[in-house]
Amino acid sequence: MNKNINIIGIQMDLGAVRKGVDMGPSAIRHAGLLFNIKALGFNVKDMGDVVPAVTVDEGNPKLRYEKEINEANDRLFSLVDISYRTGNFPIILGGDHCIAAGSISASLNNHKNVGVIWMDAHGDFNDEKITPSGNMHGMPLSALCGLGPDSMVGSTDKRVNPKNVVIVGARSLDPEEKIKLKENGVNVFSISDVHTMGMAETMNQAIRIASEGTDGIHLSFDMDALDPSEAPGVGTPVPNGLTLREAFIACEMLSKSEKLIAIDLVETNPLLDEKNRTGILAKELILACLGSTNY
Ligand SMILES: [Mn+2]
Repeated sequence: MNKNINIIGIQMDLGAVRKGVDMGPSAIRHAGLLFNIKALGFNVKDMGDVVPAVTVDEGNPKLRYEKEINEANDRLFSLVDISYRTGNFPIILGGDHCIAAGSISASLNNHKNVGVIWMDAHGDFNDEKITPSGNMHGMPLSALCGLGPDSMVGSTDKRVNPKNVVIVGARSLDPEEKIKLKENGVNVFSISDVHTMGMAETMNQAIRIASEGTDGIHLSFDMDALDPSEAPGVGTPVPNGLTLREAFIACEMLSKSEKLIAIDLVETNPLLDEKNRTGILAKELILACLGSTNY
């Protein structure tokens, strides 16, 4: 794979009610991310963080903090875009999951077609019409597929084909969101599917689906895909999640596929964590995606 890596942080927590995921990039860096990536034989350059504006005026209750989120995502888009244009492989540290609207927009801008593997307890497929909360971290995947909110993906005209999107580990989907996912042909491997088929078979199918007719896979990894007993420091914990081994199998298989073009690692919340356990785990999962193995 590309031996030149860029790290880009975004201290975003406006997409969710619970605060603290803005400190995620720092927690993952303090786990030794740059040092460990370098030790794997990569050149690594840290491009620093995007810092969103701070406000207490949430604006539209169906799209809370829309203006500030989109403005920060525009800046993230520019950094990820520069990373691609200078021949690097971007790794984006969140931040809540709404940052994927900015990062994946930049992937779309630099590739003809992009497949997406979305590791998550949630679908993030709501929009301004069906959202139960108005929290924008529940909407980026819908926006990227061209299904709203459009303002969230204003940096590019290109969209992801839902047929090349795979959600893995889902177990907390809203009723209308489920219908919308089915209607639009998004591939969802719920936690039940993972446990029935096994993670290896799940990822075989996920990588095939996300690669079909695309130039590569943008992995968007939400730490809440994991079980809270393994990853307690996350924005929105949901019981019955992926085991450590399942998460590592997914990342190791993505590395071996050589299809990855970018990685988002999101929703690490140091306020809820235990001695940076989740930050360290996030770092280890990134390393596994880059080819780190036990043997
Ligand atoms: Mn998410």
